[in-house]
Amino acid sequence: MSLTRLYPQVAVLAAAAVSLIVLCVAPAGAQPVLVVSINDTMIVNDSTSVWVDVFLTNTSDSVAGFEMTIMLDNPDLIEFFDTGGDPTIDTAGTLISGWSLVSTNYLGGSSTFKIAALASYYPLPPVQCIAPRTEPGLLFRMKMGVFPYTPGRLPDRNIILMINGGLDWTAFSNEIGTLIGTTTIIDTTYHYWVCTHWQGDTCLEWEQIPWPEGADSTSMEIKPMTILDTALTHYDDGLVRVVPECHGECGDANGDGLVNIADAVYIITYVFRGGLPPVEDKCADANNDYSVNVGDAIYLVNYVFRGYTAPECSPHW
Ligand SMILES: [Ca+2]
Ligand SMILES: [Ca+2]
Repeated sequence: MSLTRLYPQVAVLAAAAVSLIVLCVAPAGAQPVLVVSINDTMIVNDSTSVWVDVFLTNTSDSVAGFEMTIMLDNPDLIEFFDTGGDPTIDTAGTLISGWSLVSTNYLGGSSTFKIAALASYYPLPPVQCIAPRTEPGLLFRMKMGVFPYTPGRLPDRNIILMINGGLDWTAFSNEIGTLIGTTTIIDTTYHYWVCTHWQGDTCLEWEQIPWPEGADSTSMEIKPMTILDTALTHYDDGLVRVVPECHGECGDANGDGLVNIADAVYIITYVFRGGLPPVEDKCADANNDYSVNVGDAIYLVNYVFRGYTAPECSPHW
């Protein structure tokens, strides 16, 4: 490390670092060069598993490898699946079909999932990287397990699948090892020194101090750092919606197999007077809005007395 008493030299170094930062920042309005999106998926609540699609758009660079970490916000409803010997990842027909290395890991119990993939790995034969593409391509499909729910009750249906965007967790690389959609910035640290032994104008012994006041010299440590550039990279979270089904007649709140005014009375008794809950919540959801309330009683009255459309409990978005 060279130390100097000439502060102007420090100023020159600092100016150079600033100009590097300016050059490396993406211009305003830059188009993303990398988009990863998890497909929104709907399943009925009797399902025990669900496949979720993950898509990639890489416009500027070929992708030769990546690692990706996905977390879910409701591990009581769904989990990254690793039982029964079933595949948790399906790469057949995807952008990474035939890649040399594809590995999966579960972190934090079963609520965090990490996949790492490499196109070619010596001495295995070379495999095609993912060429730049402007349209989303299927990157892989992952299988998730769905926990049983309390029979009859409407479950909390939405689970968000989040991509962890930290470079230690999610990163895409081209063939020469450059991370795609990142920016290099310069991290600068100043160090301050006092001379404890002068001989004329020459210092024979230096001691570091933590502040600039009283310093005889300043040195600068410059470290380039790679960070995710959110102007160039979009990670779009996904939603798994577990949709309840009615196993009987839609509108049959009291579970007697018929849909009539008694069901409207049953719902009103439940909502206003603390009566028994519907035998199956979804069957009582006559207006199909995924809750049971006075609106369902009104819907049934209109159906029975006014010829309105029959209740329909089909799952929908
Ligand atoms: Ca009934
Ligand atoms: Ca309803």
